[in-house]
Amino acid sequence: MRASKEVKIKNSKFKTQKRKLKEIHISGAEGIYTKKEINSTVRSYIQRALSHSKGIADKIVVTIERLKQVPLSIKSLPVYTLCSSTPAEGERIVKEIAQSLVISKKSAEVALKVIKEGNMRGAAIISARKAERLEPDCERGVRVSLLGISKSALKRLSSELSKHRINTDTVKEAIILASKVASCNGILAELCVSDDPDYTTGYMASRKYGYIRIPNIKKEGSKIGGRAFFIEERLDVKEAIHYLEEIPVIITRVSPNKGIVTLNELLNYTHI
Ligand code: WAQ
Ligand code: MG
Repeated sequence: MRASKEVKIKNSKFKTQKRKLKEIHISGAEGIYTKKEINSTVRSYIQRALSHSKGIADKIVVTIERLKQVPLSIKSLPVYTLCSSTPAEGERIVKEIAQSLVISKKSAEVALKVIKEGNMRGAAIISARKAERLEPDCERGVRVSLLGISKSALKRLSSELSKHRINTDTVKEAIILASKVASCNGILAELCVSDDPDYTTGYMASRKYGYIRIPNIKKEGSKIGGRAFFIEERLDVKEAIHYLEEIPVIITRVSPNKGIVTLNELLNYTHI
């Protein structure tokens, strides 16, 4: 599902021209479901689009397609939560994690900048050393699709997250997406900041360290958010995009939720 809204923008360069319309991304969601689940899922997606904190959508597009191949099974990333109280502290954490994954400072800065500019429907792909933007459409970004979780894994994930009172749809959907992204060949890490004004926890995820939650990565009330994937320099970007957008992947095994840790513990002991 993807929901958007048109807003008027003034074109300051051409004062004589009429006001232009700009499409704002309100909400998106995807999943892999059985035929029986289609009705209730579409209903809940539409409800989400119509009651979103970014505003009421005036266009909702729902696409339903039969899978063309059996989904690949993967394991979800382990979950950690850091203590961080300001956006500046969050950015320092992002840069430190990036550094320990051999992602250049420049690439981390480009990712933070792209996210601050906001309003992409998908994610930016940034080369890990030279900080080049590699997605074919920089306004839209790459949209990760065809991802889901089996019923038994969902139960297990919910109970893991409940241990630390973070069992919400937002967290579950983000973990599912981050786990697919981390399973993509050549992607070293993902940085995410929600674009919902009332959701201020972001994350940095990687195969090496897992799904690291960073509270207060943005100020409450800000509609700015986005995602960026850091990719190894020499990798075939087309192949990565094909995997992210077109290969169905389902989580069937679940890693634990490890609760609150310090950055030091996390970076020094990969398998705590
Ligand atoms: N593929 C690629 N990029 C996406 C996708 C997707 N399927 N869905 C969203 N994005 C991008 C897009 O640019 C959005 O503006 C941005 O990410 C943020 O999306 O553990 O809610 O759905 O507490 O607002 C993190 C949870 C929640 C942290 C993230 O993202 C936690 C969230 P949102
Ligand atoms: Mg959102």
